[in-house]
Amino acid sequence: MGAPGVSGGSVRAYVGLGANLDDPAAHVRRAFEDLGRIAATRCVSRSRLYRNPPMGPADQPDYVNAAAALDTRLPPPELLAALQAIERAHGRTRDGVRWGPRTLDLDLLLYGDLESDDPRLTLPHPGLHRRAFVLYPLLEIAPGLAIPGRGPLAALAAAVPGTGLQALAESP
Ligand code: 5RW
Ligand code: CA
Ligand code: CA
Repeated sequence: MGAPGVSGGSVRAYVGLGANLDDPAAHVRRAFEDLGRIAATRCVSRSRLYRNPPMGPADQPDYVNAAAALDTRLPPPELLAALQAIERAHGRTRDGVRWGPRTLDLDLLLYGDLESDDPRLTLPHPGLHRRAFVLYPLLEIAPGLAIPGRGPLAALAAAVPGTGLQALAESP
C-alpha cells in the first residue's frame, strides 16, 4: 500500500469547470483540451456541459459548468498553479467583484483522498457538497465516488435539486 490516494505515483484529481462570459461553452471545451496538456497529467474523463443559472450574485449571465477527471503526478500546489495559468490564458481577470462573471473558472475539487484546510487550497473544495453545478457533472463521470469527510457523491447529489441544469448537445 502506498500513501492514501496514490497509486503508481499518480493521483486521481477532479476539476470543476465554469464559464459565463464570451461564449462560455467554447471556453469550457477549450479548457478540457488545455487540461490534457498539463505536464505530467492525463485527462481521463470529461462530463457533458451543463447550462444553469448563476448561484451567488444573480445579475450575471447563465453559467456553463462541467467536470473533468485527471491522473496527475503533480503535487497539489503545482496542479493548482497549472489550473490558474489556464484561467489566465482564457483571459480571466481578478479585478471584478467577488463571485462576478468570468471567462473561465477551474476549481480543484478533489485530489485523491486528500483533506486540507490550507487557505490557499482547501480540499475537498468547500462548495462541492452543496452545489448542483458541481455535484451533477461529477456524478456523471464518477458515480461511485465518495467525498472525503462528506460521504457518497450520489447521496450528496440526491440532496440537492438538479432541475436547473440543462445538458448541452454535443458539438460535432
Ligand atoms: C457563490 C457559488 C455562491 C455558489 C458561488 C454560491 C458559479 C456560480 C459562482 C458557477 C453557477 C461562487 N460560480 N453559479 N456562481 N456556476 N451556476 O460556476 F451559492 S460564484
Ligand atoms: Ca468556482
Ligand atoms: Ca475558482
